[in-house]
Amino acid sequence: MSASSPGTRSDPVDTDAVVVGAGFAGIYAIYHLREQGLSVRGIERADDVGGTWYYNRYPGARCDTESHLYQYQFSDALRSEWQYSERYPEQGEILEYLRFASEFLGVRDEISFRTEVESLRFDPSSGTWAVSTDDGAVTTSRYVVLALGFLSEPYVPEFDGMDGFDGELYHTATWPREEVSFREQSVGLVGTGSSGIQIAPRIAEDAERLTVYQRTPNYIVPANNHPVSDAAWEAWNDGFAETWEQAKTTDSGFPYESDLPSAEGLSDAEVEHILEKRWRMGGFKFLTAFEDLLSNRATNERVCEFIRSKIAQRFDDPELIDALRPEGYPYAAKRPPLNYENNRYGWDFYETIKQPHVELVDVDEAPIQRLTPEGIATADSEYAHDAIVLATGFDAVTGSYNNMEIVGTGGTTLESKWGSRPRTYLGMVIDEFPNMFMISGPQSPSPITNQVLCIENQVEWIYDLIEYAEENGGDVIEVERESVEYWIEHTSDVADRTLYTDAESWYQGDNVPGKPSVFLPYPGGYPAFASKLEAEAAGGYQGFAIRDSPARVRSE
Ligand code: N01
Repeated sequence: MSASSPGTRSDPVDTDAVVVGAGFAGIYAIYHLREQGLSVRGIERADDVGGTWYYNRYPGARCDTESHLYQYQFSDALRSEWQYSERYPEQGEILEYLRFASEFLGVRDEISFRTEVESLRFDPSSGTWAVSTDDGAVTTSRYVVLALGFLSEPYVPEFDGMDGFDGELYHTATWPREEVSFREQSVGLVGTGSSGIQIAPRIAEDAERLTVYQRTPNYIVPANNHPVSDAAWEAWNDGFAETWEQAKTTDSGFPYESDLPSAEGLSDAEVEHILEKRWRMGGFKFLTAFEDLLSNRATNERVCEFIRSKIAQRFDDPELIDALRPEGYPYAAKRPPLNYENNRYGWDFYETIKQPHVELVDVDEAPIQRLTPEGIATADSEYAHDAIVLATGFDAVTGSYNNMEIVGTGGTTLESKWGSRPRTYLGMVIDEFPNMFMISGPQSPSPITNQVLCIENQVEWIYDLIEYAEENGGDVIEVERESVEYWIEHTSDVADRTLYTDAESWYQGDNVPGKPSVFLPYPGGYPAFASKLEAEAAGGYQGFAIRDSPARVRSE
């Protein structure tokens, strides 16, 4: 199936497939497509692999997936060569893992680093893509796989006076490579999502003053991080196959069983008993205590009350308790951050807030209005800072697709196609954009399920579809418009039956002013998604039109 196969087409392409992005998804896509016999070229704007873990190198950055589940599962050989050191892997270790994996799998030579894709244009007459990059090159490819990541495009609020601030301005998602010192500085930290909560203790241990600007209090649950011993890692590796099979049976894609279907009808003591146990386990094991957490308000509210009581127990000051009390939206309807003891003093986020040199400023009532040369001006006060750290998140899921011009059949641009909402089938393909595939795209389960599990499944499914098309006489694979309409409606129907839509979050694009508010991930859970993929394949890809390009017809 290589580009040089004789007799298949009149206009050979430079490569069978271009894969854009070299994070978890891109590395595996390059490897798998190549192992199946395609010629592949990877393109990555950074000078190394890593994707979001390359850029999010702020102090304290750590993944909230348990480390044994944050590695590829497809290769026993690769897995047996690697060991993470803690329950939740730190950014530097994840980057090391991805570097190691890319070397072990021998994919680095296929990747053009420091190269950015400027445009992708589909040529209907040849059935190929022209991939233009910022080095002036144009690569022709039969297939394009976009492995852009769903948390890759930083969201930077457009505060007035942004350019006039005299101090240093940082964003957690574009952290400098060189070490940043906050010694003897007054630092303003904007945002208390996962990134803000992780970096706050690290800034506080260094800085003279830290002001944390919080707009929405979060339901924060302990991570319960700890080192992983060799024996524990080995025991886990021994049971890996079963663990992974179990993960495939749960909505979250993690191998965590719920205690009970619901908290409804249970006594307070029963609920408390279960949640106390889960609280000690920490992380997403707390989230999975009751099966109906994200579909039943009554269950969710009891969990919310439990978390609020835990926050209240951490503080003596009623004003702080009130300021940190999350209310008005369901727990886990926006991505729930975890609390890590994230510096040498053992401070987690709440311990950090208690420190005498740390101040919490509520910017819900009195929003940040502008940056001044000296610092930050809210609606009712001004604060002087030497440095400001924006932990303001991402233009998530769809944002990274706007960095390049993507033009499909008939000159349709992806930006115009997705004007009011993303349109995909299975989160992977788009009508009018043949031979183009997304991994972890909008309307795929990736943002709310086990990442690696979803990535491997999607990559393998994409290759199987390509293979089917080639074997069944077609070099142009285009999803039917009806399939896309069905998937949009299905995704939105399922989302409406959950509590996700009751919160303003990046899951719905609500964090970016002007972005349409549409639930972006597929919310039906991993097993439902996987069975949709299986059914589509087993049915001979009925949702697609597979045809020959004029070039291919001419050559036969
Ligand atoms: O971003 P966020 P993040 N004025 O969007 C605030 C993953 N991740 O980078 O909530 C004042 O969650 C905003 O306030 P509000 C994880 O999936 C994982 O922290 O919109 N505040 C919020 O507090 C996560 O969900 C890990 O009211 C403003 C914060 O900025 C995702 O990345 C670690 C503001 C943004 O929070 C994103 O997390 C890190 C304004 N104008 C990240 N604009 C782990 O695995 C925004 N905010 C542990």
